[in-house]
Amino acid sequence: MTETEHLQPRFTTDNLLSLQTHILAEEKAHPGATGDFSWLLSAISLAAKTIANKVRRARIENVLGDHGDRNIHGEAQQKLDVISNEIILRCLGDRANVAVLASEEDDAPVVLRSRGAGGRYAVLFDPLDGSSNVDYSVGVGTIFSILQVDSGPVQSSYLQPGVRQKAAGYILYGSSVVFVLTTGNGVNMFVLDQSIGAFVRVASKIRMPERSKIYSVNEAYRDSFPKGYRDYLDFAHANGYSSRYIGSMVADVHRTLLKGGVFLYPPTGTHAGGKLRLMYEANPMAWIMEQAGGRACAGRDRILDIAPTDLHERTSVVMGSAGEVDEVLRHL
Ligand code: P6P
Repeated sequence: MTETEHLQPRFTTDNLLSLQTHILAEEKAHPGATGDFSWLLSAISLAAKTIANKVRRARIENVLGDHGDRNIHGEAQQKLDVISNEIILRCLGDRANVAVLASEEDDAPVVLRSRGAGGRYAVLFDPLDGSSNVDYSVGVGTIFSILQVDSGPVQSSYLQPGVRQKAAGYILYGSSVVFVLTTGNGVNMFVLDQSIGAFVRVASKIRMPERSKIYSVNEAYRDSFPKGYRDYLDFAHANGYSSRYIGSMVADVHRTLLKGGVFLYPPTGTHAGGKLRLMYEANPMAWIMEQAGGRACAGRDRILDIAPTDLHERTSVVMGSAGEVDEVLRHL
């Protein structure tokens, strides 16, 4: 060691970087950014920490099970669906740049303010996807999509194809609380460090494996899948694929993001157009898949190109490693 080397500051290769500092760094990278967007993402981070606490304590606080009402989809609302929805509305409601909040749990979007009053963004979200799994401590998640609402009547301004998203992400409340985010510059992953109450970055610019012999689908509906999907399953069975299905989209997609493979929800007898919602489930997840080098399709169409006509419309999905999605499409 030279006589001055001991004076050099020792920077680790993996600097400690929180979600907040990441958001501010991204803001600095966008010349002319007003900070509006950072303000919005920090509200989602606050909501995520609050929901994570509620999910972890659900059985202790006896907030499991049915809320007693049904949502617009006719699904029995879980108590935690309603609680999570209210947490997000309370965290985002005071953000001056939010024009529209559109939730899976609400029939119609909440219009908070017009563009004239400063409303610039629409935030669409599924507050607690897979919520019925909480009763068994299986991973559940919040999915969000952010669009800019610059033209048209604000009530329908959020009906834009997924390719127009400004940010998309999810928070997985699993064995750890994971926040995955893209703003169009790759996919970054943060884990909640409970000891300091902050999301710390653990991976940046995540790239999915091109191929991985894992398929994720609810095979109970196999007989009602269109023939091409059944042909694909025969191919997978004959070629040594593993089947992994949690039944919680956020958990299944997160595994696919990190390990590769393909997640499918084909058209079924019950849901001829697919079960998953386009605007606040398929679109945000599709953008994350593509930003990580993967693909996301509805049949043969690219999900992000679908022109939506209704906030709650559904779609089929085939998403994951590019090579694995192509393998499915080869059979359709
Ligand atoms: P099925 C949860 O209810 C959900 O919306 C997604 O999280 C999940 O991928 C899917 O439905 C599971 O549906 O029909 O397999 O139970």
